[in-house]
Formats: sequence, structure tokens, C-alpha cells
Amino acid sequence: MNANELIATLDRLGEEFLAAIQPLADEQAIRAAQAQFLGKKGKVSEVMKDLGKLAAGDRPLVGQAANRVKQVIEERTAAKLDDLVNVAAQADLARKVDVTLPARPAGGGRLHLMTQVRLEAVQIFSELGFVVADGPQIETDWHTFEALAIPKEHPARDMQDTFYITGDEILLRTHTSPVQVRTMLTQTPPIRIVAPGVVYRRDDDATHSPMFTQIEGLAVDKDISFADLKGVLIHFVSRFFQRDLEIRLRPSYFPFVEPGAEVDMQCSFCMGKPPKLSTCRVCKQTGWVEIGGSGMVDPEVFAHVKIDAEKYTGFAFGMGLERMAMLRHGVNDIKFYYEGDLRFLEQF
Ligand code: FA5
Repeated sequence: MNANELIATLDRLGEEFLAAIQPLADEQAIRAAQAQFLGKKGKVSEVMKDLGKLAAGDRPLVGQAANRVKQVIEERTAAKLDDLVNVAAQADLARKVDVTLPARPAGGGRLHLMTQVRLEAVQIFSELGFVVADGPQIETDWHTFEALAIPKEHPARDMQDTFYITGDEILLRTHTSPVQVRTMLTQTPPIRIVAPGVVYRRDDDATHSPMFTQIEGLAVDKDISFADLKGVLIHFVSRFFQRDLEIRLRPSYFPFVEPGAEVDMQCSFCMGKPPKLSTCRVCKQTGWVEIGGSGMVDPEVFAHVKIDAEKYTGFAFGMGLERMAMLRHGVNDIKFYYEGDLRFLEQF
């Protein structure tokens, strides 16, 4: 082709492009059309391969014609893409919005089952005059064991397999009982506190979790008796389960109370009367379920916190709240509480 023929071909390609792009209405197709003409192997580039065969004097003219066509193609492509954006914006504007329609309900959060149970337990005890006390989850060996009459090498330490943080002095508290110690160190009787909180042990099965919640109770005053302890526990269990359930204080050993008792409550599933023909999976046919420990504060603990054991007596208890929530809601694996599965959590 000579120079004039090349220029005419380029002009024709320009026209051809304008006709091709005219009906297109989506971005991908528009960009594909542009590539078909201006891409490396596009129609314009193919024609330009003949440029080298022309006399040197003719080349600038053909070059200018090629630039003109390229510019037309680029400008038209950009304008077409702009049109697309405008059309979409117009469609948005044209969409009618009925501002009087009620809003979609916002997916509100809710309290975790364990938080609900903790707040309920605190509410019941506060009605009896107990106030909430708090203590650190990272504790010293002294507050957790020594001051509670559990010295190092004491066999009772084996009952609470401990996570130590540094050496054997700083640890994750294994029970809420160190809050008893902290309270008695800073307050003088009369004392009535409950301390709900998270505790940690190397424990892991369907009813034991390495992290779980206890609620501790402590009352110290003149003439506090074992009968007071029993009265408070009966009241709590009946209120929490919204039924008259019996409790049973079974003699047991905790170094920081004397006498000490395990707290059992009547099984809330079979109401203490296990079925004859099947098995109550909750109490395993015994009619009773253990929920915590309790007892009268040991004078040795009073000595550690400088409270006069001749003048004052006190009771203390500590219950596992997951266990109580499991009994109340029929949950059979403690892991459900901590897996974060909304299908479980949303039921409460
Ligand atoms: C104690 O922790 C004592 N501090 C309770 C106490 C307080 C006794 C005051 C006397 C005076 P125990 O280790 O038995 O006791 O734990 C109390 C309750 O915590 C248990 O009855 C159980 O309900 C719950 N519990 C214990 N270990 C776990 C665990 N790994 N997961 C879930 N709950 C647990």
C-alpha cells in the first residue's frame, strides 16, 4: 500500500470503530472493542506494520493519520465509559425510596448465657445484703493457697491443678476463694460479699473446662453459724431454679473451712426422684448434684488476715456457675458455652 492508501485505511478503521462501539453498553465489551483496534495485535497496529515500507518522506503523514485515529478511539472509549457511569447514577436517582417504610430491625447483641447467669446470681445474693467484691485473675500463690491454709506440698493442692505463670509464685487463680483473703485484709467485720469471676484449672471434659466461672460467698460477723450458711444456700438455689429444691450439705474437706461441706442440690431434672425404668443422665440415679463447696471459715485463715477468731465467726461457699446453668437449661456439654456458636447462644 502507498501512503494515501494507508491513510484511507486508517480513516476507515476509525469509522469502523465508531460504528462498532456505538451499540455497546457494558464496560467489558467497550474495553474489548478498544483492544481489538488499538491492542498490540489490533487492526491499527497491523496496518502500521506497512509503515516501514514507505518512502521516508511519506512516513510522517501516515504517522499523523495513525495518531489521529488512535486519539479518536481513545476519546470515544473514555466518553462511552463515562456514559455508563452516568446511566448507573441516573438509575440510582430514579429509584424511588419510600422513607416512610419501617426500618429493618437491627440485629441487636445480647448477653452471653454465662453473663446472664452471673448477673442473676449476684442479684439474688444482693437481695440478702451481699455486696460484690472483685479480685485479680492473675494471683499470687499466697492469696490463692498459703493464706487459705494450703501450704506448698499440701495434698489439697492436687485437687486444683494449677496454671503457673512465673515460677511457682504467680499463677492463674484456681478458685475465687482468694477474694475472701483480699476482702478480709482490707475490710473489718461485718463482711458480706459475693465474688463472681473466672477461674482456671488444668481440667477438660464434658463437665469440666480449663476456664470456668465460680461465685464465692463470704459472711463474717459475730454469731454467724452453720445454719446461716444453709439458709442462704437454700434460698439461693430455690430462687435460681425458681422451684423449691432441697440442698444437702455433705461433710467434706477444704483446708480453709472447718467444718467443711460439699453442697449438693436436689436434681433439677428428676426432682430427686430418679425414674425407675430409665436413667437420669444428670444425677446418675442419685437424686443429687454437686454444685460447690462450703463451710465455716477456719481460724487459721482468720489468723492470716488478722481477724480475731475469738470474736468473729464466718461462713464461706464457692459454686460453679457453668454447672448450675447446665442444670437449669439442660446443657450437657460445658464446651457449648465457650465455642461462640450463635445457634447455641441465641437460645438464651
Ligand atoms: C472450690 O473451688 C472451693 N474454693 C469452694 C469453696 C469455697 C469451699 C469456700 C469452701 C468454702 P471445688 O474445687 O470443689 O471447690 O470447686 C467448686 C465448684 O466449681 C465445683 O463444685 C464445680 O461446680 C465447679 N468446678 C470445679 N472445677 C470445674 C471445672 N473444671 N469446670 C467447671 N466447673 C468446675
